[in-house]
Amino acid sequence: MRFAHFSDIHLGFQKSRPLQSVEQDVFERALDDCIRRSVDFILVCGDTFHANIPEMRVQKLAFAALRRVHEAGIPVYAIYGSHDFSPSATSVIDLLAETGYITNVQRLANNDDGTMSLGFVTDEKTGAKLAGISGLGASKDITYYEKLDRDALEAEPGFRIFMFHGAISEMRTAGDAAQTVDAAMPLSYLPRNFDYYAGGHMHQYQLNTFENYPHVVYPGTLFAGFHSDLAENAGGAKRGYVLVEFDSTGVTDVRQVEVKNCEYDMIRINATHKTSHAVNEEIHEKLAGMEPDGKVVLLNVSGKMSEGKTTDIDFAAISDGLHKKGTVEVKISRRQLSSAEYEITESQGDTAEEIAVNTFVENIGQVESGFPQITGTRGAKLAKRLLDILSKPALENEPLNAYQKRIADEVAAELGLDEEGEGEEDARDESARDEQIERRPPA
Ligand SMILES: [Mn+2]
Repeated sequence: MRFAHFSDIHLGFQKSRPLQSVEQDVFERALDDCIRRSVDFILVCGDTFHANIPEMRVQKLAFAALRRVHEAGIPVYAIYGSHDFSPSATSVIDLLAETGYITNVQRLANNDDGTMSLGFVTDEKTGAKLAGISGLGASKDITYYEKLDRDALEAEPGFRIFMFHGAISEMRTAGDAAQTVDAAMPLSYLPRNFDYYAGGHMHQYQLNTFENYPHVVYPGTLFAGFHSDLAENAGGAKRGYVLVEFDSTGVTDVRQVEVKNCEYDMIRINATHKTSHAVNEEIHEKLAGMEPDGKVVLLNVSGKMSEGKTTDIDFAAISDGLHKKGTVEVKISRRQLSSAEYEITESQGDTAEEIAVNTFVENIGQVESGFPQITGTRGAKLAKRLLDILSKPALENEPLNAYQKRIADEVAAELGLDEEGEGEEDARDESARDEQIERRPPA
């Protein structure tokens, strides 16, 4: 007998078309692989979806793939993760449970004495007994574990699997801690001596055995659910699901089944003590030696430059050049990039609006330009008005291209680019716009 163990699929995480199609392809191939191997059942330990109500495209592909699994006679047992659980609204997991494509395993009940008991779901074909607790986000599920009546769970005979979504202190790595701020719980919160502990939440594959806790396993994400997952993929992390063989004596084999996603190229540039011109050259040199066709390219530029502005590096042109060479997707990370010559100081304020205004006012002095509209107080005012426009959300049901055009038109109008002839300041009433531009000291 065998089962497949998945977690952290994060369907709907990807925002660009090419990576959305990789995300879909990986998910479908993984499930088809389970069908081909005739697994007896599939476990999904949370974060199946990136949100509790993903967009319809994502719901449709998930329903279609899970229907194929259902029609192959393979039950899917799931719990919620911190991403696809919502305390107030229905989750798409509930819809999948309604159709019978998946079974929500959590059977939690309050006892009169303040403890909580957890029931089992028995897989008909194999007799395996499943108990599980969903991840509720912000580690609220830990309070369930604190009240859990573990004795009753441990007394249950048979082949038992415990499903959970959360970090275990004993298995936490430094990288995990950086990714999630959630608290970890000690292993002792889980009932002892189950045959298999099916975990979710940690995005790296991990397999451990502890005293009284054999086979504590995290399959890791199937593709990516954090941006850092893509960087780890580029660094060689194997992604996939876990295949478990078992018989009446217990688990006989556990192994990771790799599901390939895509090819990567990673470029790291250390800009420290270099001019923006030199950094630009270095990036272009590295790109020239690459064959990025069909790959996801991750470009990481960090460090404090000695000269020039961060905006001297034309990341848009770099990205365009890579796309022209057939790159699937370019992910640029430049948050750690700064310049000694031009450094934005983050200002204080009580509200986001105050912080924005103060940041513009305090930094605008660094902008040198022949256009008075973009320097000094006028420049700070303009920056604030542009920020206000760019912060406007899309209207309900407004298509993306209509939204982008509407915002672009407003920006062009603000910059005076929509008018015929001269873009110079028109007869606008400046005084009407003097709102909130003086630096306000934080209260
Ligand atoms: Mn996750």
